[in-house]
Amino acid sequence: MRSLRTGLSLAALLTGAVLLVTAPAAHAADTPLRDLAAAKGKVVGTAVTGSKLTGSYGDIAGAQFGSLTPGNAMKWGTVEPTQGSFDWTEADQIVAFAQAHDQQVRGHTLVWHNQNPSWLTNGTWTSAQLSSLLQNHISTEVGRYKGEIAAWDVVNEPFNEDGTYRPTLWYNGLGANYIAQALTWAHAADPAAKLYINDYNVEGVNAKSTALYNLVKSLKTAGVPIDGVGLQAHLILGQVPAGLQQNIQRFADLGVDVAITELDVRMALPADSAELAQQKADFKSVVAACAAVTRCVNITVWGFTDSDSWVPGTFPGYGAATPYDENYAPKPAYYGIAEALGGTRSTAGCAATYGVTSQWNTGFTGQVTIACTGTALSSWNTSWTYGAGQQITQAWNAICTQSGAAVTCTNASYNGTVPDGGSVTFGFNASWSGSNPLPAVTLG
Ligand code: 9MR
Repeated sequence: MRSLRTGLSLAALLTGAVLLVTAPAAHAADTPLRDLAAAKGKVVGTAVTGSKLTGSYGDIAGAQFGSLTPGNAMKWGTVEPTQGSFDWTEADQIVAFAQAHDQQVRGHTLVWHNQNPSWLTNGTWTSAQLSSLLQNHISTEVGRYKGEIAAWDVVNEPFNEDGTYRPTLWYNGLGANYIAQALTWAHAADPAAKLYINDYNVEGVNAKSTALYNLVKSLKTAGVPIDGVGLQAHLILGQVPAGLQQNIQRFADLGVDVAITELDVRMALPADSAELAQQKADFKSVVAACAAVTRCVNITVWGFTDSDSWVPGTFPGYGAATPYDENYAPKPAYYGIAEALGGTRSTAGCAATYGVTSQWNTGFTGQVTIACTGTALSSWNTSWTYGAGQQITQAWNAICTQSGAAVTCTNASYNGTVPDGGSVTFGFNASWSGSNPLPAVTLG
């Protein structure tokens, strides 16, 4: 069955600021997020891109998360680009990966105003035709994955900011009842799947979330199969709504589950350490709000790595919105999620941290620090791969060799020992042109 290290900023270059990257190896010993969540009766998930589920991306997706949401693979425009001609390739791939890693799948999304095929959006349809098209779409897709999807975002983003219905293809053609119908059809196709309505800017108590609340209440009263509400949570740094937990609770009190379905926290680039610390606090408070409400069942991040995030493409100049950097190193936000789920950072281990201490038009000076806590080293070996043709010209306090893009640096005769609680630093000069992305360092 069925993918920030951008070059140094001008500001950093002018100020000589140090940018640091901690090696992913530093987090190997920490309890995976999915296990921390499970211990609290929650599921922590991520949106994924099917084609990237190999290598480090696949390793992290499989090890850290208990559910996967296809970022785009299950949208109508992806699965039926030409009427009657289906492409389930990426959706199947994600479902198979999830099954192989004992993960849930959150199906996303059946009824939306975006990412629909052009044959659908450009067509002229009577209400009856539109209704039939929608029913067929839902029956076909939900039916195909019957028994394999834990929850479906059946209806996505039905509301305007003021709480009125968004004038979409569906609303304009079928009236507000399209929502109840879609839920009913989805339930018929897979009675076991939990059915959600999902929207953004509904995290706090406001006009939009109150409209959603009122809708869910009326659907429940009418006996329509509605199991949950998805709060997307595409947030801006430092702007977690104050009423988040209260809002989650009011939905839960209606007798439905709640999920944080698309969590990310964007900021202006380049990110500095204070912003990354704020981001950690933001992730932590969102996860804590969910953890505090029994019926808040799932917290899904919308891409786990900054290399696989929608933010830079949609908000130019913004990014760094996810818990891992572009080199798959966990950011402070990762530890914010972990801490909110009761995790404590592993204290024993050694980590290598790469930094650029100064940079000029053709060259730069870098350093790597190897630090240990709770353990010690008697020799060390670090390696990394340059992504933009950088070339080391000189090193000190280490023996460095470079072959192509691959760099290996081992201890000098006098500094192989890294004591518990201590560190060793070596330096180098290198050339660069075009860009100088920071590599991920492996400590061997
Ligand atoms: O992450 C998705 C991105 O790759 C697409 O280009 C974009 C198109 O609108 O959709 C993104 O996902 C959206 C999700 O399906 C619904 N909520 C908002 C998400 C971010 O745009």
